[in-house]
Amino acid sequence: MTTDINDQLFERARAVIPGGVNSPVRAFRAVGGTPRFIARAEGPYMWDAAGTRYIDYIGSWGPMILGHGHPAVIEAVQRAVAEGLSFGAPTEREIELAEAILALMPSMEMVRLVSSGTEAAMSALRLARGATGRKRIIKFEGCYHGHADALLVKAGSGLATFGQTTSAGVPEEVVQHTLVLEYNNVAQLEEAFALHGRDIACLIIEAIAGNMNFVRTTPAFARRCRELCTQYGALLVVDEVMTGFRVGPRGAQGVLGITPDLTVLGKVIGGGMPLAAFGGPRAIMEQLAPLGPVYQAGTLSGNPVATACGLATLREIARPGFYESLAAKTRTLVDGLAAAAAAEGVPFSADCEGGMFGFFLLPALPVNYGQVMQSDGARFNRLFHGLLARGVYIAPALYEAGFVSAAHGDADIAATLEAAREAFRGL
Ligand code: KE4
Repeated sequence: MTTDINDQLFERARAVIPGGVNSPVRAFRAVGGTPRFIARAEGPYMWDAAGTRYIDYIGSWGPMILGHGHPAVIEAVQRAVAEGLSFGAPTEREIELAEAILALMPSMEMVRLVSSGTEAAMSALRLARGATGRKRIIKFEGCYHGHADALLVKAGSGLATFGQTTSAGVPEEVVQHTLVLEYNNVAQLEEAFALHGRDIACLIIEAIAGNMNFVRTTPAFARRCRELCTQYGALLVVDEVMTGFRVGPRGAQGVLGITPDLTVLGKVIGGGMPLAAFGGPRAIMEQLAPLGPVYQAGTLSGNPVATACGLATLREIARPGFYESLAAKTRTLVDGLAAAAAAEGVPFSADCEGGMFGFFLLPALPVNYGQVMQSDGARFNRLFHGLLARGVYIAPALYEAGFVSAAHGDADIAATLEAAREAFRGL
C-alpha cells in the first residue's frame, strides 16, 4: 500500500517528537489511525499535507471561533509583527486587552495575562491558596484544567482520602491536598464541605464541562458550589478556558448565572495565539506579585503579537448578533446529527451552547464522567473515521467537545450532515 504523506510525516515526527505530537490528543491514539498533518487552514476548512480538505469542528480546540484566517485578525497580527515580536516590557495593547476582557466579564475587576490555560489555572490555584492561607482544593472527575501537577489526580477512595496521582512524575505529596468529587453530585459536595470546608482554598470547575465532551452543571449543583464556597470561605474558581466567549459573551458563568471568585480564561481570548488569563476581584488579584505575596510570572505573558490577535478576535465577537448567528448554526448541526443517528437507530444524545457542542452515542445525556465513559468507544471510532473519510474533522476522542465557527456556512453544515447520514449508516 502506498503510504500517504501523512503516514510519512507521522513516521518522521515519531522519530524526533514523543508520540509524533506536541500534545497527546493529537496523536489519534483514542480513535486509531494516522493523524492528519495540517498544511493550511482558511475559514471553516483545513487542508492536510496530502491536500485533502476537511470541514473543521476542532478549531484548534476552541480558539478559532471566527474561523481560520479572519482578515481583521490577520491584519492586526501582521501589523503587530512589524512593530516587534516581544519586548518583556509592558505595552498599551495589554491594557486594551485587559480592559476588553473586564468589560465582557463583570465578575472580574482585574486580570493577569499568561500564555496557556494550564498556566492560568495553575496560577489561579496558587492565588486561591495564597489568598485564603489554605492548602486543600476540590476538583471534579472528568474536568480538565491543564497539566499542573496538583491537578493530575483521580479520586481517592471516599471522601476521607484525597487524590491519587494520574501521572508518573507527580509525587503523591503534591496531590494529597486535592479532593476529586463526582460532577453534579450535590450530596457528595455537601458532605465534602462538611468534612473539610474550613481547609478548602478553592473549588475549581468547568461549569460546562467540555473535557467530558459536553456536560452541564445542573442549576442546583452550580448554586450549591457557590453557596458552599461562600459559607466556608473557599474561593469558587470557574475554568472558562474552553467556554469563555465560546458558549456566549459572558461564558458559562453568564449562561448559568453564577458569580465566581476567580475565572480562568484561554483559547478564544488569544484567537489562536498563545494567550490565556485569570482574573477576579481586586482584593484577591492584588495578592499577586509584584504587589502581594503570591508569586507568578512569565517571559511571554501579554505578548504583543498574541494580544493583537486576541483583541482583534474579541472585537469581532462583540459585534451585534454574533452569538445568535453562531448558536443557530450549532443548533442546526446538532439537530441534523440527531436526525442522522435516529434514521439508523443509533443511540444518540447531544447538547450545545453558543459555538460549542457535544454528542454521545448514548440514549440520554450523561451528567458525570462515569456515565460519559459508558459510551461505545468502538462505535464512536467508526463514526469518527467515517466522517474523516468524508472530509469532516471532529475531535479524535469521544470525551472531547466540538466547535463551530462564524465561518461555517449553511452549505458547510449541510455537507457535514450529508457526510453524517452516510457515516451513521451501518455504524
Ligand atoms: P492549555 O494549557 O492546553 O492551553 O489549557 C489547558 C486547559 C484548561 N482548562 C480547560 C477547560 C481546557 O479545556 C484546557 C485544554 N483543553 C484541551 C482540550 N480538551 C486542549 C487540547 C490539548 O490538550 O491538546
